[in-house]
Amino acid sequence: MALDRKPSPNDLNAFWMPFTANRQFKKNPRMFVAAKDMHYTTADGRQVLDGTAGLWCCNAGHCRPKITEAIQKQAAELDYAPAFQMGHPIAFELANRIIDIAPKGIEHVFYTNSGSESVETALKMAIAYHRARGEGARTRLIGRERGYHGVNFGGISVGGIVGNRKMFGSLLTGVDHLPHTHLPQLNAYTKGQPEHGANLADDLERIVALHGAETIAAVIVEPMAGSTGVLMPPKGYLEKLRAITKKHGILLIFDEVITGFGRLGSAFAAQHFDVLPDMMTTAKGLTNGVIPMGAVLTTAEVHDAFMNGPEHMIELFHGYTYSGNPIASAAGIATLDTYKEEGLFERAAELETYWGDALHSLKGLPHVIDIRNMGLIGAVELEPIAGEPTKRAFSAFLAAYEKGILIRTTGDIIAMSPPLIISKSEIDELIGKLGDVLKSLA
Ligand code: PXG
Repeated sequence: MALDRKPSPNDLNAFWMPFTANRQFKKNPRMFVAAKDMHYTTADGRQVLDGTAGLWCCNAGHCRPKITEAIQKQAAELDYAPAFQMGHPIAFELANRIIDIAPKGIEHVFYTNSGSESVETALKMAIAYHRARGEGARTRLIGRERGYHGVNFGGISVGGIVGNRKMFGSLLTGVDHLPHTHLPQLNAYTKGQPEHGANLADDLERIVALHGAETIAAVIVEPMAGSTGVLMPPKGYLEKLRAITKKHGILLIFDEVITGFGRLGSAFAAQHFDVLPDMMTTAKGLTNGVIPMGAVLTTAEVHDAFMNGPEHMIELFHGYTYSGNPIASAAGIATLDTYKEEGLFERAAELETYWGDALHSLKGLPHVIDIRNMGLIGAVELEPIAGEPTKRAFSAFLAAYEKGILIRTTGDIIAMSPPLIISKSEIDELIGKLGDVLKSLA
């Protein structure tokens, strides 16, 4: 057999890994080779309990049979169909299934391949929506400090995580930011929504006064900010944002890439907080993380604004080669079936108290300065080592992996978001081992 490539299975050099300390990793790699339900198997044969649902995406756990089978079947039946000017039934079926569980008032689905693409799509739609209605001066986009909206240029421009922005030049123009809602002096050790901070939404009035409402297209926020380290919306905050955006004709976009598909105990955060945005961006849990797919969900009002002009004309000059890909669509339907058949969103709601109590039992351990939880999400914030931010939490991550649990860290915050199939005894194991890790830290 002619080999045109040198076999080099142990050479880790070629793969430039995303959001990874490449040099550290390649000196001491952490490799998963298999996964089932709540556990990964490492290359050296150990079991690791998944405390993060992969990257907030495997909400039904790993290698679930229905999803695996749907992908296998679809790959053998219709592997690809052109996404532009052609269709295939399964993408339509999935869209209807998403709308079935979406908040009342959300009626349309535009497919993407990731959360980042959902964000770009929603931002472009917002600007184009106003233009289609004759308000073409509404081009400004408002994000929030500490927001994470993926890694493309629109997303990092409205996003508010400095490390993701500062290396990449001038970004989009015409962007402004609301203040973040992290108020540790007032809200430390809160279970669920914090009491203080709704007034921070009033800052939108200042931004409107500064720029003029007639120049602002949309406000985008994560209803619960995940990547920055789990910041819950203060009580009344999202309601205020909705009222102010509505008053000024500004679209409100909820970035539900993390909160979508059951993480808070409802299908979407919009339902959990009972606030209806004009658009929602999703990805991750849509296909249980198994196949890349995202979707922007919109109201009829947003969609219908485009449905003008001659019928043979394309209404929105936007889309991706893989929008509504058949295999991803099949994975999406099987995922939604699994969520429904196993009652996983309700399960997340039922486990919230147990999960929260377990997490808050870590209060008082070394270096812990805050704990917060909601649905099946939790964060433990650590006091940074003086002069060496992120190091303490990263040490915790490495020690946790050695102990057999997978956690995520961002800055000096430990974030957890287990698959919604987690059992009470697995919660005890996860939190117990994390406690041991915290006790062992320098
Ligand atoms: N919006 C939000 C709110 C997200 O959390 C994205 C957009 C981008 O999605 P894609 O599919 O392009 O990665 C995200 C992604 C973490 C972590 O540990 C969070 C994300 C991705 C990877 C890790 O906090 N969020």
